[in-house]
Amino acid sequence: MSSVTMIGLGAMGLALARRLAHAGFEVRAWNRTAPKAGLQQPGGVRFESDLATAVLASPVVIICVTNYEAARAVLADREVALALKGKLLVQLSSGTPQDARDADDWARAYGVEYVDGAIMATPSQIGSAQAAILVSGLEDAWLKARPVLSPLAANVAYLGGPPGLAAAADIAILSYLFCALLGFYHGANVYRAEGLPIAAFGAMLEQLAPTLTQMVRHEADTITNDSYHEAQSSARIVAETADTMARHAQEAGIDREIPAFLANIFGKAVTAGLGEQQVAALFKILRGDHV
Ligand code: FVH
Repeated sequence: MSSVTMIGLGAMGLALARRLAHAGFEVRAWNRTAPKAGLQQPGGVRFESDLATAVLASPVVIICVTNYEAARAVLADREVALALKGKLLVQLSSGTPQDARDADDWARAYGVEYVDGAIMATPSQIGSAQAAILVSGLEDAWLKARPVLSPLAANVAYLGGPPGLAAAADIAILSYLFCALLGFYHGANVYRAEGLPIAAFGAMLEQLAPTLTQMVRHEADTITNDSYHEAQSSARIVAETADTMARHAQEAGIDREIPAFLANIFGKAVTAGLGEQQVAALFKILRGDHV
């Protein structure tokens, strides 16, 4: 499998295409619109203006566009669908597990092998030791996809047969990341308000990463083992700390939205009578048990 076709040359699609070309693949690429200014020299990637021609050129076709709606718009062309017959389609656009299941159904109907993937990396991380790609779908298809995905990320993890697994993990991980980023932006304002360098905050978080992720792991174990009553960090003490953070924001003249949100949501555990349980009791609140 030395030839790959890339559909979608946005920031991520272009990074994927360039990396595959660098790894020795013959890369054909198609994008809905002409390559953006400054991207006319895509580093060994050959543009095709006709999508069906691009698809016919390779046994493996990767699609990475804005979302599944965009992917469906691309694949709705019957000539393209027929060109994909007998080939492997690797979906790397972001979507929901249901999007992935629908795409898998579509692929079966057209005789296309299919794997669904989720990229855990920014475009500049593609091909690096920090990049990860999660994959789900039939094992035979995964085994064909693996040699193409391996140059793109040091960690390419196969999650199993149900096509929605990668999308489910993607949404769960992004929910963690996006909340962490909001916390970071608030924390960066705390640093700024006290005249501290924000770069030092980033460096400290990097240094503390093993400690912080061990805490997250402990939360997962608490939920899995239903051991909420063994509270090391109770929901009450976390809610009180969030109140302190909200008071600090007011004192420092920082927007209060993030700490006020935290105080409100952790406070719900206290109101529900779970204050003396491990803070992981918030999982039960978010599950909707106590509404
Ligand atoms: N960039 C990132 O950091 C994240 C990292 C994690 C994974 N995501 C997902 O990757 C998908 C593509 O993201 P992207 O960063 O490449 O996005 P854009 O630079 O905005 O490019 C979008 C491409 O999609 C094409 N497109 C959009 N709508 C359609 C359509 N209806 N028909 C055909 N193509 C369409 C667009 O084409 P054009 O506007 O240039 O003509 C771009 O090629 C995404 O799912 C992320 O969540 C990236």
